[in-house]
Amino acid sequence: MAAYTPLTVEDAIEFARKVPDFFLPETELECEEIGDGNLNLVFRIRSSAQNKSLIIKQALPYAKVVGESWPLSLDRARIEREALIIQHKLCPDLVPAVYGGDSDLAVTIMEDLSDHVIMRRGLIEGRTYPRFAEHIGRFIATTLFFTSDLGMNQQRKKEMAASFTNPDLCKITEDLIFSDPYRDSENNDISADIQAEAEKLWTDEQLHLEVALLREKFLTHGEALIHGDLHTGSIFVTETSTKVIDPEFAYYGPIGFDLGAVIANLLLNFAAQPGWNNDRALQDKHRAWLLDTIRDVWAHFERHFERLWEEHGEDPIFRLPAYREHYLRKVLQDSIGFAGCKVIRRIVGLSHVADIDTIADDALRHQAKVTALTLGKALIKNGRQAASIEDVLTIAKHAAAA
Ligand code: SR1
Ligand code: MG
Repeated sequence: MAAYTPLTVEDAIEFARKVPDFFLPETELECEEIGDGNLNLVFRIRSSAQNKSLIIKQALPYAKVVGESWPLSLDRARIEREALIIQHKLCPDLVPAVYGGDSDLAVTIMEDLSDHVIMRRGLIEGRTYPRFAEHIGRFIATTLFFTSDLGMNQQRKKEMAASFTNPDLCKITEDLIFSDPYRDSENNDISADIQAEAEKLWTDEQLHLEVALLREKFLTHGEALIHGDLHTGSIFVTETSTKVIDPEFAYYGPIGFDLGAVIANLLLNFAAQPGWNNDRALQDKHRAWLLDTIRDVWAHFERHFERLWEEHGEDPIFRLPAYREHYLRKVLQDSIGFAGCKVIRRIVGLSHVADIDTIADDALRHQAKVTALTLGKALIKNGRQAASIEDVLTIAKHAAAA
């Protein structure tokens, strides 16, 4: 058993050489640490001669974004690796392959996706991804259906839920998404220009009731093995391909949480548009694509989920069409509420998004934050009444016009 120590570039190369049938023994390897996330080290190891590369990801025993004062369990590396393996098995075209790992060193070795770009970066540059909605809708439907009581053995599911208990990472979400933004917390990161808007969140009781209900769902509704952090920084894209990475927040939670994360991050980019595009026609065009994509993500998710339910639904009592309809309406309403919470946390909580924070113009950045907060609050307050994904589009258009 190897004692845990953070890897150096040399250690990472040594690790990479041990991956069976990957690099030739004599090939020269280059390695760089490319991690720009909040929690981990990420090394890319490459052989120019073989024109081949792989990624080694290592969890640190604390939250990198805060420092050693915020310890985090290394077991999250095992959880991430096992979730990736399950997701890759269910959606091989949408998840990178895992080549190996080491739980003592909290290391996962996986496929390099450097021919893709991080979706958040692509969206900021004004790009659109025509296959994304179909891909992510299918990813969410397939990975969640087959890990839920609807699509797998219900006793085995309980064992899976035990093995994917992820208390440290769930606590991050419980605090940063469902608590801190609604009180004066030292974790919050509030720019002076929106201090007054942020403080309104602390006293809005109607909002607090809805956030409490959503928090309760996150704490107690173990519906499926969710990704748990499905923002546009956890998704690699090209025009024709989508790859979902980073499921270290995976646990048995509510299905709407993953859909809500995708919707929220498309809406954050929507709110940011005037800051990235001077040309009003182009701005409107990109915004229209983002809203169409939200509609299509839901439509693809719903269609795939219904088809899987019809073809693979195991439990006879669940086969009732009225139950399925009820179930999917709840998922829609949860997704909208969670999307609202996820928008708000990126404006006032710890860990913002580049879509908003890197807007150069102060007034446009301020406006983007106000639009996002307006949107986030409306999503949370209207989630439980929502009848269709169209409600999200209406809320977004109102917030942009306000
Ligand atoms: C302390 S970690 C901050 C955020 O980074 C991750 O990507 C999650 O979104 C988490 O909330
Ligand atoms: Mg991550």
